[in-house]
Amino acid sequence: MPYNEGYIKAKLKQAEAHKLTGQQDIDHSDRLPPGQTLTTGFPILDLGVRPKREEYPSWQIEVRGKVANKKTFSLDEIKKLSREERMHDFHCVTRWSRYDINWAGMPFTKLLELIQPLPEAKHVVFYSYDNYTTNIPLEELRNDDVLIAYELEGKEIPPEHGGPVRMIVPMLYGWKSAKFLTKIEFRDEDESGFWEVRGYHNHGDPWLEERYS
Ligand SMILES: Nc1nc2c(c(=O)[nH]1)N[C@H]1C(S)=C(S)[C@@H](COP(=O)(O)O)O[C@H]1N2
Ligand SMILES: [Mo]
Repeated sequence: MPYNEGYIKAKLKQAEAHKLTGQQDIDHSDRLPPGQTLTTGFPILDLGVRPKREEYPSWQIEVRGKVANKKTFSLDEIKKLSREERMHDFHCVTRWSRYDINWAGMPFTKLLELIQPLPEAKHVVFYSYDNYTTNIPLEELRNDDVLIAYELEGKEIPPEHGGPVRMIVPMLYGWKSAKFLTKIEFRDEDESGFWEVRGYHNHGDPWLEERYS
């Protein structure tokens, strides 16, 4: 799996700009992937089926498939195990991008430590409350930026943005970041998700404009 050179370059640029000027003196051509338009709003994109806040306290995430330790986590357990903050840009294939969204949650790398994927695990499929699914290569997810998020801007994630818990996979288009996460499956073979079977690209790197297949 090649690195996302454009993403890394943009991150380095951002770091440099912060360090040198103390403000976000950003060259948009390096931060905004090709074909994207910047928005200051935060559009809501899903299938219109969302959990209610009453369902948050009993939420569980099942981890199954090619792992040494199959386990079902309650959301409370996840919160107790880890809380790290991440600031990320978000790029939707429908061409809007939003900078600097502040999430908190458990890094995916921490989950990998706990459940120990087996050597044959090569692909991960994420399942959601609304029967949405999306697939990502495991190698891509061994990245400290990837988060199992349960807070947005310091508060519980509202249902419209994927609460109580969602994936944040910032180096891929937004459709790879499953909202209302209910299950994570580690697989030896790939399996296309909801949008991937409907013509979206299997990988989805915004810097390479991997929009459609
Ligand atoms: N469960 C679920 N997750 C989903 C979707 C969805 O329809 N259902 N839509 C995806 C798409 S296309 C995008 S752009 C982002 C949007 O996240 P937002 O609504 O918080 O902006 O969620 C992704 N995750
Ligand atoms: Mo999207």
